[in-house]
Amino acid sequence: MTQFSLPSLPYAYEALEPVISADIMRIHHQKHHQAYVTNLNAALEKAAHAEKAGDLETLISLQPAIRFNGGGHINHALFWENLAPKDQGGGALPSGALLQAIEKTFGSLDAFIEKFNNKTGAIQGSGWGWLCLSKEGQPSLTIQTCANQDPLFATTAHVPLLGIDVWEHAYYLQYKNARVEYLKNIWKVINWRTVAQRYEQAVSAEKLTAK
Ligand code: MN3
Repeated sequence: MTQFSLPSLPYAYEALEPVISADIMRIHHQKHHQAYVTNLNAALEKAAHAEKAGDLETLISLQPAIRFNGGGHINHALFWENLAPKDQGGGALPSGALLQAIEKTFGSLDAFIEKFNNKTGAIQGSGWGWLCLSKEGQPSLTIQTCANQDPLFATTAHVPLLGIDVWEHAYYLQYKNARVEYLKNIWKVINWRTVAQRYEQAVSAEKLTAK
């Protein structure tokens, strides 16, 4: 049976300071993300037993836990990789095909960020904001929000390119209730190189499917 494990961060816990404190990063990674992984593995183990026993009721009752914790694992794994400290390229502006697509879709990078922050800041309760590639018709960029830990693919036909976690655990220790401030600052540690790689992969995958 597959066991999922906590990926290590590609930078130190304090590396994103002062934008995101070491305290937040440590707890977010070691406690929150670890809990999603632990609970996902526990649910999958129960599901494997239930499947063997032909126990459909138990299998069905485990689906919400698999979706929530599995989504949490997928989302956080993407999130850590689309952040970076300044000396690893964090905050360095996008260029090339990705920038062109952003400008074509949103007018400018600044206009995109404003729209993203408005939509993501308005999420009621816990959730995520995503820049993604829509797989409907011609591949195009869109901003989507998801509640709780719903992974993007489970609700919409989109490929995630850049995700920002707006659960309170992602900012509250440092920013208190000021989600808007957190969203304003986080762009200083966005790893646009990762976003561009995801964009290029998603576009070429779409082109292959279209043939
Ligand atoms: Mn989180």
